[in-house]
Amino acid sequence: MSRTALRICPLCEATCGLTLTVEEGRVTHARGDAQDVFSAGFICPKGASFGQLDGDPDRLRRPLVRRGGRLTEATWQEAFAAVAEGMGAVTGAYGGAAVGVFLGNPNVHTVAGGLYPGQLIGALGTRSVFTASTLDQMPKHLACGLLFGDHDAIPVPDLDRTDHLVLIGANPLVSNGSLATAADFPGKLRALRRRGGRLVVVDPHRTRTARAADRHVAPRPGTDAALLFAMVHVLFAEDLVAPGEPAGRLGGVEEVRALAADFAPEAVAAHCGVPAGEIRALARELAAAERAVVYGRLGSTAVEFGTLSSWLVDVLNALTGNLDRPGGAMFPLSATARAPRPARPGRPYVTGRWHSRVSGRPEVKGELPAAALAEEIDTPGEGRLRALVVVAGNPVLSTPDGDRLDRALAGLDFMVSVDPYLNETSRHAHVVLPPPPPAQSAHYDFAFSTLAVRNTVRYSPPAVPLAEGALDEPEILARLILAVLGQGGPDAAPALVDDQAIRRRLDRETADPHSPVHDRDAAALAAALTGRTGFERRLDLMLRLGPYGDGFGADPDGLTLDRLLRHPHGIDLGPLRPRMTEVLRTPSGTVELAPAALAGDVPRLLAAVAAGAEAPALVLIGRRHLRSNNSWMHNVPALTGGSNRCTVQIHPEDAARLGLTEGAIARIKGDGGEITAPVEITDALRPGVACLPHGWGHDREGTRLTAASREPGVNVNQLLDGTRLDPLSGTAVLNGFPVQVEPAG
Ligand SMILES: Nc1nc2c(c(=O)[nH]1)N[C@H]1C(S)=C(S)[C@@H](COP(=O)(O)OP(=O)(O)OC[C@H]3O[C@@H](n4cnc5c(=O)[nH]c(N)nc54)[C@H](O)[C@@H]3O)O[C@H]1N2
Ligand SMILES: Nc1nc2c(c(=O)[nH]1)N[C@H]1C(S)=C(S)[C@@H](COP(=O)(O)OP(=O)(O)OC[C@H]3O[C@@H](n4cnc5c(=O)[nH]c(N)nc54)[C@H](O)[C@@H]3O)O[C@H]1N2
Ligand code: SF4
Ligand SMILES: [Mo]
Repeated sequence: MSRTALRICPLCEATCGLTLTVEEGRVTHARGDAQDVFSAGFICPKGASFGQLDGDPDRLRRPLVRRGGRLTEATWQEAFAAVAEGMGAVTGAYGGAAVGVFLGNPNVHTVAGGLYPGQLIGALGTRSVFTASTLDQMPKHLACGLLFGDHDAIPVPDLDRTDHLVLIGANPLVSNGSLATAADFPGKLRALRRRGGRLVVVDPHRTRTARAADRHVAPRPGTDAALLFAMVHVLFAEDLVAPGEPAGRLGGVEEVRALAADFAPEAVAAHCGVPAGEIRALARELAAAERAVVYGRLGSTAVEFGTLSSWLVDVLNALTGNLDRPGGAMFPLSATARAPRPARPGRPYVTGRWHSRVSGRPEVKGELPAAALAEEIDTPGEGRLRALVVVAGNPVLSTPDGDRLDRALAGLDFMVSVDPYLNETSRHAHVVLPPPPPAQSAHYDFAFSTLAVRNTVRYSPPAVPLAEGALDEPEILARLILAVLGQGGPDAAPALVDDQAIRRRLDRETADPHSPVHDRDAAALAAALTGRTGFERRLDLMLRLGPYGDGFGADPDGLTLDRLLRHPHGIDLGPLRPRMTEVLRTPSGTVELAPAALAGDVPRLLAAVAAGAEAPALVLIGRRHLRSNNSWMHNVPALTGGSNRCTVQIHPEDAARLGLTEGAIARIKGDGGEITAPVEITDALRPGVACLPHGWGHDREGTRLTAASREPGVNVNQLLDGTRLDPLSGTAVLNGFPVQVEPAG
């Protein structure tokens, strides 16, 4: 007997709707859901192999507890008792501050990751919070925090309506988009060109996306900030600044003009490796387009000047009148956002409210740099981390100097991993708590609905009932919170955690004169929530109090969980609309185009521009593969092999200079160590650039990754020692760091 079930894909930011075929509780096939209001049937090879990933025999089905040094299967009760004991010992002796938390990428792809980590951190009372953001998009958060007063107000390219799209360090034809949730990015780029629009790609690699572009500019890695500044310079110099309507709400235009004065295209051309004329053309085309947008991704963030580049992307959007305007860079409005309130001036956006213990790195958005995790554990002294909770992360492979972190984790007093795999990181845990596979989990995109290029709302209940003996991830995290609080006994009621969150929100809302539930009875409202589980009740609450919600009766046609459940393919909420006035939270009430914190980093950039001629001979950049996802999909046979391999790519000129031949093994050396990989010679790279993918290196003892360990690859992050960071955001420089490459042996 087979049936079908709908499930939003959690495997990348595109959030496609899938139609799963289910036979005897197993997913045997996946195809795109043609009726999905957002993705309309689009699917990629990862989504198509959902069944194989979901049914991977290496997935853990029972918790593991370390006994006599070995991880052995245990009951949930035993596992949570072990957590309570292990955490209790550490917090009893050193306090909750001695416990670190690492939150990995899939937290933005799960219901649990959207709802519980804040409460977990609160329960621990720790400031040692590390996430994948400081390996990724933290520069964008920081730039938006400073520009708009809200680090989560990230404008996205209005792909469906733009005439001119400039991609800086992004490869959406492979990644399927990031900080721009758009199912069918390939179709959207084709549509752009079909309606006469232009695609410009700035990337040192002639990627699949670059090959589809009308103009491809290949700068030296790490030099985009100077390139973007030079474009700003041209806009001012050639009188092309035309912010249009929002002019009154743009502060700091003259300061930006002054800052850009030193960045004439001729002054940066050598540093960027791009002719001045080409930079001028980029600026002129951007200014000339009716509706244009600049968008930057990993090649613009995980780099030496990540925050400056992220800022300048939106400076260009603002100066050309494309910020908060159809076809430009716009702010999505998610169904679980707080309903818009009247504008009020905010407080200055600050970072550095505390600092990391060892290197003194400033907190940003409540987080410390992931690159500093190892030293916070292995450096003796007061305040040292003694325990760690890892939720959906594999920092041994994803952060700089994995070998050091590997050793540091082995020395922890206690570690918990919430992870379906026994991998390079979770193998160090004292307790591993495995969530069920995605088909058995409900799905709602809390994160990506705030980044989507069209507003929609969708919810997938579990496609397959929870397997015997499994707990869903919301319950795992709720019980983990209770265990940390010492309330994790056999009678622990995880609903307490949800009830507390619901109550806190309702208390705030009923006291807020602008809330639709002002002055109403919080207990009665809580009792009115629907949902079969704690997290569904929380979702119902957020939807009802959100911008499209029913406000508990204030708008009888408004959104509720019940209504959403009656629309299994989702509800379309329409194209993005201008909403700057609701978004702005800066003290001045304007877009603060020239924040002092960013202006303060410009001298560092000028020094790099001046040193242009002394640039290192070879720098390394990353790459992604269509059938990959960071470190954790190499265990799915359908997704590996072929071109999805861990090779070092290099330009023919460099290969000849260094004596490297196709297929031979090269030794690659960096600050943090050395690795070896087969050589792939390609003129798709700019000379002076080598390229390796991340997430490989599956050859460590004690993992359970049968397929991945057969072709393990090497860990590119071993080339880094954790000291190269974008100083403002604490983000690791994963692109554009110096390496040496030579024949091995
Ligand atoms: N050199 C280099 N390094 C990089 C990058 C790069 O481009 N170059 N990219 C960086 C980026 S952008 C990111 S986001 C990070 C990612 O870094 P991480 O988040 O540390 O790594 P992932 O490989 O995404 O690990 C995800 C973990 O979550 C587990 N997991 C999968 N599904 C679930 C689930 O439903 N629940 C739970 N609890 N766990 C789950 C997986 O088994 C895996 O252990 O890597 C960064 N590292
Ligand atoms: N198939 C697949 N999809 C994924 C992932 C995956 O691992 N595989 N990971 C997901 C995650 S966690 C993320 S964050 C997103 C990332 O999404 P994207 O950022 O779109 O993906 P990347 O492939 O990292 O693209 C970064 C591009 O920047 C270029 N680049 C490197 N250095 C520089 C530079 O200094 N300047 C410029 N201008 N360009 C530079 C690289 O050559 C590369 O083409 O992808 C997500 N989607
Ligand atoms: S593009 Fe992303 S969301 Fe869509 S099917 Fe592929 S992995 Fe899933
Ligand atoms: Mo990422």
